[in-house]
Amino acid sequence: MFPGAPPGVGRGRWLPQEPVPGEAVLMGGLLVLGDAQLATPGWEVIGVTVKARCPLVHRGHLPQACGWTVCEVTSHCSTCYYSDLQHSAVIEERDNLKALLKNLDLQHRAVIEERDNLKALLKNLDLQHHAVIEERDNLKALLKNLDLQHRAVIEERDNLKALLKNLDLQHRAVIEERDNLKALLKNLDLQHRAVIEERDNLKALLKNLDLQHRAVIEEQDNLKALLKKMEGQQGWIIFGGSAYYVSSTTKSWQESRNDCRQRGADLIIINSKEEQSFANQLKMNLWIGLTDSENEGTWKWVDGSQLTTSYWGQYEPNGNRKENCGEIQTFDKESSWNDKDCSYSRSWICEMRLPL
Ligand SMILES: [Ca+2]
Ligand SMILES: [Ca+2]
Ligand SMILES: [Ca+2]
Repeated sequence: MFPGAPPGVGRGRWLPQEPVPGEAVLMGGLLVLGDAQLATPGWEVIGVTVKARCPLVHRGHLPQACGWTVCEVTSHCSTCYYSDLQHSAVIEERDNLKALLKNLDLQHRAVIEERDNLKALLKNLDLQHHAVIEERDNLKALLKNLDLQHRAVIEERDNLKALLKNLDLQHRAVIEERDNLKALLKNLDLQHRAVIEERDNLKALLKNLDLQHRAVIEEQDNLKALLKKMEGQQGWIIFGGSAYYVSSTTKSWQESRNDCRQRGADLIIINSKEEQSFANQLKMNLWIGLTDSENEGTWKWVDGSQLTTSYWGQYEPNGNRKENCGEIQTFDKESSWNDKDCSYSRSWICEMRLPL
């Protein structure tokens, strides 16, 4: 390496011995400073000293623009070591080249192998590429088909939506009609129940009326039979709501009453002014159904009822404990009653209430 030279000055080798100062130890013809490339073929630089006396000759071998220094080596500098150095340099270079060749061969094989691998890979990729293209085309066709189906499904969906909407409207209308009918039915049911109830009430009423009707008919028949029976007997008189029997003989008050009872009647009970007049117009002394034998001064009718309206004659009743039975006496006057000794024999009048 020369001081002041650009970096990378090429090949060279120091001599095995200390070079003689002031002598150039360059072998060969031209030394190119600043580059490994030799300017002149057939010359080789193997070493140089910094104090070489090689004169700078000229700058004409290389373009001056490069700015390189070129030295020409004279013959007296070099003869001793040239060949040996040259041989060893050749051997070393050969070995380097062999190693380089071996390395290059390995690289070459590796490159070939890599190339073959890449070829196989490329072939495989090509197959895959074709398969992908085919698949893509199939997918495109499939997509087109799906798109058609999709459009058809959308159209069908829209039709179904419209149908559904229509059905919903109809459904609502039917529900409304049903509800109206339900309300109508409920109302009819209520009316029906009311009618049934009314009918049942009328039935009960009718049944009751029928029973009453039958009872009336039965009573009427009994009455008819009774009247017929009475018509067959002598002495019975019909007046107001009663039948009366006037005796043709005389008996005591108690015997008279017994006779009335045997006839299904009792001594007369005078309930009204009309009945009193009826009794008077018979113009007879007659036992009537009045007595105070149970409690002196307290007159009662034979049915146990208290005397309220009375028709006692003047000064009557006056017999106290001696006269305890009532009779018609002063029949020319409205007030015709008298209290009499019960053991006297008198005619009597019986009364039977008619069931009217
Ligand atoms: Ca009476
Ligand atoms: Ca008395
Ligand atoms: Ca008297």
